[in-house]
Order: sequence, then structure tokens, then C-alpha cells
Amino acid sequence: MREYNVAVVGATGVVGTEMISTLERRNFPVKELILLASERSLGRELTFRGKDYPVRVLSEDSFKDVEIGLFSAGGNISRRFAPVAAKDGCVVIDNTSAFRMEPDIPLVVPEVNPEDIGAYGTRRIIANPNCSTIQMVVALKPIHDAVGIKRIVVSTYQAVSGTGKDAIEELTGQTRALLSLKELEIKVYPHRIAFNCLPHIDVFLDNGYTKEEMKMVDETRKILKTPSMAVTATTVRVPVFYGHSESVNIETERKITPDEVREILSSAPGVTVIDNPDLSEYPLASDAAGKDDTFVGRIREDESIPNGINMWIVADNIRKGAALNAVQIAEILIDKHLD
Ligand code: NAP
Ligand code: 3JN
Repeated sequence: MREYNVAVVGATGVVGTEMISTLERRNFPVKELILLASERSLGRELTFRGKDYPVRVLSEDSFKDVEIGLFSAGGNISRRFAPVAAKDGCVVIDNTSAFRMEPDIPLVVPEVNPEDIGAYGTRRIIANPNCSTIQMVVALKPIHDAVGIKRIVVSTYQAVSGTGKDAIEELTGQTRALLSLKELEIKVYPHRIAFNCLPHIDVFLDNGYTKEEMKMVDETRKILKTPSMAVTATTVRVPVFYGHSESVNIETERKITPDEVREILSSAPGVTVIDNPDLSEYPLASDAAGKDDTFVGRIREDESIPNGINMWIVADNIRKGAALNAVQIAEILIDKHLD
């Protein structure tokens, strides 16, 4: 089997380390693994398949023999280095928002629009959507195919791991400080995150929404190819380490019952239905963490309108929301599109 030289940009981060373990877990055909991060990580080593690999400092020369680049070191790094890598012949799978909305860059969730990967050739960059978008479209695409979705109203409950390693430390430190009646430090978020909920993810925009909220709106429309679908989002950071949860309300073109939704989703790729309220069984972030699937439950009729459904969607934001989705894209790329 052909093997590929793979670079992980942002290898020491929360997403980058999960990229490395996902490549290993899924037995991706890696020939050479190139780990790239900032000067801060010089001297560090990370383990892949039982072998230690040095972390190298990212530079314009990093991509000479690299065939696939998995980028997660922030938008500015991607804007600067993804075109350099592409010029050197690498196909970049970019986890940042830098290129997601560019018309000639595919924005892909493999369970939803794998066919769009074929258009990677123009720029040699494929964008991975935002984590909150990914889990929502995985669950909604089969319903959209069945009865058409007219409108989506979503509120998210997002784990701190979505902000990176500093935020995981901040929640840990603040929780310890509060429980031991010590002074707490607030560095990453504008307010205390421990024992709190912050309706503020990414920056505020002129329309009063946050950038995270508008990412959900714009990316959902692009992935589902429904440019005028009504979508509105409220994104909230909660004191959870791993796993994003979402309360999702949809209005459909044609009527669908909760039983029909459960049946459709029970055979949908990448979805597990957990929906036994009588037994207190529904998706939980604590159960979804460390798993690949998107979990859906609390499926019920929205009795306030003729064609409405409410549901609760949970996934591991670092796996399906980031690293796993990127590696799944790479798998389709090598299977169907690269020599
Ligand atoms: P993180 O834990 O803070 O890690 C950041 C990574 O980027 C580290 O490896 C860091 O290296 C590297 N980095 C930072 N500045 C760099 C520079 N100047 N040159 C080279 N490497 C640099 O953050 P994370 O949670 O892994 O997220 C990283 C990025 O992934 C985010 O900014 C975001 O764009 C994207 N992301 C996407 C999703 C999604 O929804 N799909 C979810 C989470 C994150 P050092 O350790 O050397 O500093
Ligand atoms: O906050 C989360 O739960 C997900 C965060 C994603 C993120 C964090 C920093 C920068 C992104 C993203 O993927 O949209 C970005 C970015 O690249 O804009």
C-alpha cells in the first residue's frame, strides 16, 4: 500500500496531538511524520506508533517532501503557510477558519459532502469546518435529505478544550482555586469560566452575533448547499473539558415525526441515537468524550409549530469536531483523489 509523508502543523496543541493519535488509531498510511510547532516547542518529542519524533520549528522550508499537511495552529499560520505548502505540492487540510468560506475551497464533512473533496485541486487546500458546525450537520443532513429543513435554531454548550491547552489549564486552575477559597486567575476568557456559562465565543461582530455564531450559520449553508436556509445560533462556553452539546430546533418543509427521525438517524453514518428518557438515557458530553460518533437524543416534536423537531446533539469536539474529521478527509483524499 502506498504511504504518504504527513506534516502536522500545531502538533503540540490540543488538536495537533489528537491528530497524531487519530493517524495512529486509524492506521493511516504514514511514511514520514513531520511534526511542526513554534520555537517554544523546540527540543520536545511526541510519540507516534511507539517511536519518538522531534518537534520542528515551522518555516517556509518545512513542506519540501510533504504530501499531506494537517494544519491546526490558528488562522494566521494557515493564511501564511498553507499556500507555501500547496506550492510545494502538499495538499493542506486546514482546521482553521482562514479559508472555509472561500468559494474555490471545499468545506467538507465526510458523512455529508464527501463529493466536494474532488474540487481540492484548484488551491490544494481543503477546509475542515468549525466543530459546532460539524456535529450539527452530521445529524441534520439525513433529515434534510428526507423532508427538507427550512430553519435551524441552535444553542451550543461548548467545552473549554475548543479554546486550546491554555483554556483547559484555566478551568482546572479556577476550579481548584474556588474550591480551596484561593484567588483565581482570569487569563483566557473575559470572565471566570469555572461554575459559569459565557455567551461569548470568538469576537463580537457588528450584527451583535459572535464570530462563532456566524461560522455556524455560514458554514452550515455552504456544506448543505442551501445558501438561503434560515439558520440562527447562540454559542455558549460552559465549564466542561471535552464534548460540545447543542440544543437544536428545526422547522422542516414536510412533516416528520420523532419516531421517523429516530429511524432515519439510527442508520445514518457517524450517528448514534441515545433516546430513552424514561431510563434517563440521552447524550452526555462525558460519554461522548473519547468517542468518534455524533450522539443524538431528546428527539421530540416542537409543538409550537406544524413541522418542528427539537433534539440534543453531542460530540467530542476535538475528535469529530477537529482531528477525526480532518483525518477522514485525508482518507478519502488518498483513496479517491491522489495517485
Ligand atoms: P492550542 O492547544 O493552543 O495549540 C496551538 C498549536 O499551534 C500549538 O501546537 C502551537 O505550538 C502552535 N502554534 C502557535 N503559534 C505558532 C507559530 N507561530 N508557529 C508554529 N506553531 C504555532 O490550540 P488548539 O486547540 O490545538 O487549536 C489550534 C487551532 O486549531 C485553533 O486556533 C483553530 O484555528 C483550530 N481549531 C479548530 C477547531 C475546529 O472547530 N475545527 C477546533 C479547535 C481548534 P507551541 O506549542 O509551540 O506553542
Ligand atoms: O471554541 C470552540 O469550541 C471551537 C474553536 C475553534 C477555533 C478557535 C480559535 C480559532 C477556531 C475555529 O476553528 O473556527 C479558530 C479559527 O480558526 O478561527
